[in-house]
Amino acid sequence: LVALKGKIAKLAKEKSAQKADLLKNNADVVIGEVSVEQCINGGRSVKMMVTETSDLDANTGISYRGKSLYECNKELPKAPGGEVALPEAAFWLLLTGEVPTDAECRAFTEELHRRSAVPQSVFATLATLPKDTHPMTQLSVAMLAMQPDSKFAHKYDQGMKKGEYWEVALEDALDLVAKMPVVAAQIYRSTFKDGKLPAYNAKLDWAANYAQMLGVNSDEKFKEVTRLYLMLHADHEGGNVSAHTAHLVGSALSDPYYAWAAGLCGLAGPLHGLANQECISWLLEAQKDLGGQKPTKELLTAYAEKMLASGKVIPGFGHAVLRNTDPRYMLEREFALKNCPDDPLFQLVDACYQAIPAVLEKGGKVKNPFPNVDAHSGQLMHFYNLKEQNYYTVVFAVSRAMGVMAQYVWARAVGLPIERPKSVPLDVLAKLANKK
Ligand code: NMX
Ligand code: MLT
Repeated sequence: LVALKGKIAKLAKEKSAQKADLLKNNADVVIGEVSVEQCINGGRSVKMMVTETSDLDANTGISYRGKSLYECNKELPKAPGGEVALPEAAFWLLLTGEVPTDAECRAFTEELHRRSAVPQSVFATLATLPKDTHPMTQLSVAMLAMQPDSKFAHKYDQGMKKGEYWEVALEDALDLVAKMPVVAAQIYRSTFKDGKLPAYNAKLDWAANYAQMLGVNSDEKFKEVTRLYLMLHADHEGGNVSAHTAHLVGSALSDPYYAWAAGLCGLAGPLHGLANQECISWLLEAQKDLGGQKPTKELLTAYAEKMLASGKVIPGFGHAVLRNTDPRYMLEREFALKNCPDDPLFQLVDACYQAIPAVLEKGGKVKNPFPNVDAHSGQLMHFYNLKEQNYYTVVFAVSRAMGVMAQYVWARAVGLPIERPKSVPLDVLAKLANKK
């Protein structure tokens, strides 16, 4: 922990100086204009916030501190015998800007294990909810139930100095990420199984322990796919709905638990994180409709055309920023080609990959016809026997907690102020437009 704090403190000093310099010498430089279309259509491409941890390129996808996901997967520490990068190593990279050594990563995993105990009151709160409450609702409630333990809120009440914010935020960030797998696995066990949570295994890495607590598969490959999944979904810069929501809430100095509870509510939307649930439902429905026929490009082209004609969105395709196939999708595809090429659901995913981009392109209105990560992840979970679709977004959330928490720490470390952009009524926009 001392090493981690030291690294963040050092980088925060450099970044704070950079921020001060930009504000002193370049404050008036215009970096873009906002069109009427951007104002109405969700601010696409408008650069209006700072996120230190990661950056999304329309063609090459996300990079964590300048490293593409392929580089991360290659360079970050692995589990013994594992081939994919450990998600907690990605968390360290997001927090510090450095690739951890194996020893640093092991110590970091142990640090997370030490912080993993979840107060009984959180489980008691969850137990009061109707059993059919959506797992994402449960997860968000659990975050709020943990909020009374926020060290940030507590210290703030006592009168904390601005310069101390990030360090105390880091405490909450590590606690929250450490507890996520336990809370998430308990939600799974209570909602879909007998409610009993397999014993916590601190000998395993963070993701493998989560995988074993789900209790659906003891295959080492399930642990490996969980590591990959959690590494890939960890961060997607600051503009996506859940990160942006958490950033906005955090900018009011609401503590990390409040911020992530709010972010989770955004992740639960079908155009965002819920798309992986929608996607697997869509794939299973398509499989049924194909009635045992082998999925081919031709069959899927006809199927997708029909769906598009009926005005429906094809889940897992398109993106607000990406204009190419999502590298997260490609890494999952490579895993599937290696580990489950004969899975009928993978063959369907593969046929979609061959067919759907052309269909969307022909439709003419979609800006990005290529698949995003959600078009694949469900198949991998399903293959390893995690079949309850309503749960899929929770796995996304366990992963994304790392990026959003790293963003929270960094927003405090560089002293970003409360976020408050200007909104305008349509009449005002019309007047502004007519003046031009
Ligand atoms: N199927 C059908 N129509 C689509 C799709 C799709 N997959 N993607 C976009 N469109 C439509 C969109 O609804 C819009 O129609 P209209 O003009 O009638 O309102 C039009 O194409 C233009 O939209 P875009 O500018 O291409 O996309 P936008 O930036 O507004 O939205 C998504 C991005 C991701 C919300 C959108 O592509 C979508 O709904 N995709 C399916 C859901 C999905 O996969 N979401 C997951 C995102 C990733 N994640 O993990 O969070
Ligand atoms: C994400 O991972 O957050 C999604 O791809 C959505 C986005 O970036 O807008």
